Amino acid sequence: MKMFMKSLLCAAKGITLSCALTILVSQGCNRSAGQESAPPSSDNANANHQPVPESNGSADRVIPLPADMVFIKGGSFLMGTEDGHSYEGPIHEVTVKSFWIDRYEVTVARFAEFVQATGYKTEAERWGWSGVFDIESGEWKKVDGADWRHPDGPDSTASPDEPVTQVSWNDAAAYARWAGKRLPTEAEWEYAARGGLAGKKYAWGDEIPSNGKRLNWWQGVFPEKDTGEDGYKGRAPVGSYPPNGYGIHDITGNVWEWCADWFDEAYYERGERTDPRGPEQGGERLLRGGSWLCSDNFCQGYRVAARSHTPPDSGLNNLGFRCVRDG
Ligand SMILES: [Ca+2]
Repeated sequence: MKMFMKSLLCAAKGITLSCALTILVSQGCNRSAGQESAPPSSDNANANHQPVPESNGSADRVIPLPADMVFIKGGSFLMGTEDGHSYEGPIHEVTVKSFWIDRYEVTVARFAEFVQATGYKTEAERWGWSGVFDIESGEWKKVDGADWRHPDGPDSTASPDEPVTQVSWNDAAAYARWAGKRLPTEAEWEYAARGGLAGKKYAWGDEIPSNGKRLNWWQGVFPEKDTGEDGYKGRAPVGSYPPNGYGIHDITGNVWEWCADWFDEAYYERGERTDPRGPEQGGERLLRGGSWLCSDNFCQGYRVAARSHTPPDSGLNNLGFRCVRDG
């Protein structure tokens, strides 16, 4: 049965078509790590993806280079925390290979390109309902007609530049395959989120600025009142807040992000230390990064070591994703 979990009270996709068509040509897709760019849209995405012949002179192949992605050079880091939930530790050294990660969470506009190209129906659309957090009652509700186009219910309309939500793990994985990408492993996600900083609580350091304008989160006492001091009550357009040290926007806050791994609360104690890919099997998938529903008094899911989890067919209006590809 499709489920969404109360534990996700605070818990909880661009690509360009030309780059998604993997094995064809191109060079204009490349951007160097740390380079700033405008949030992705269908228009600027296409402008960044002019096919260019492969450098070895082969005229019939195209090399897809990532656009709106950040190159993360592989390395080792201390993953986890001993200052959070028991399943967020122990701190352990992990090594990951180089990879590319989306600079922004996948937007409604990009997901629409996928749907237009493939006719894909999300799980929420097939089920006819999805999970919506009701601000008035402070509770999660099963809402008929909630889906990625109508994330807060049938009368709502998703903005093209906001992160797509109401997408299940299966939906996200389907998008990633279409885009020639994949979902990040939990280890890749945390390595990227830390932005080159060692042992810090947040993606930028150890303190949240007094005005809160470092990420999109819930300010005030959850679930009574969100003051919106950070500029947004609810989802924010991608790229509304400063990037971390690797040039990645909204890696924490805004919406939770699906990771590839199954969740196992004891995995850190026995898992692989080189390019860990999570348990072989499980009932729930990992979520990272926290969302606009995360507050200081409740889940603090925007800590870089914070972990959450939910069944892979869950859809929520604070749960989205971003993609990676091998470096
Ligand atoms: Ca907010």
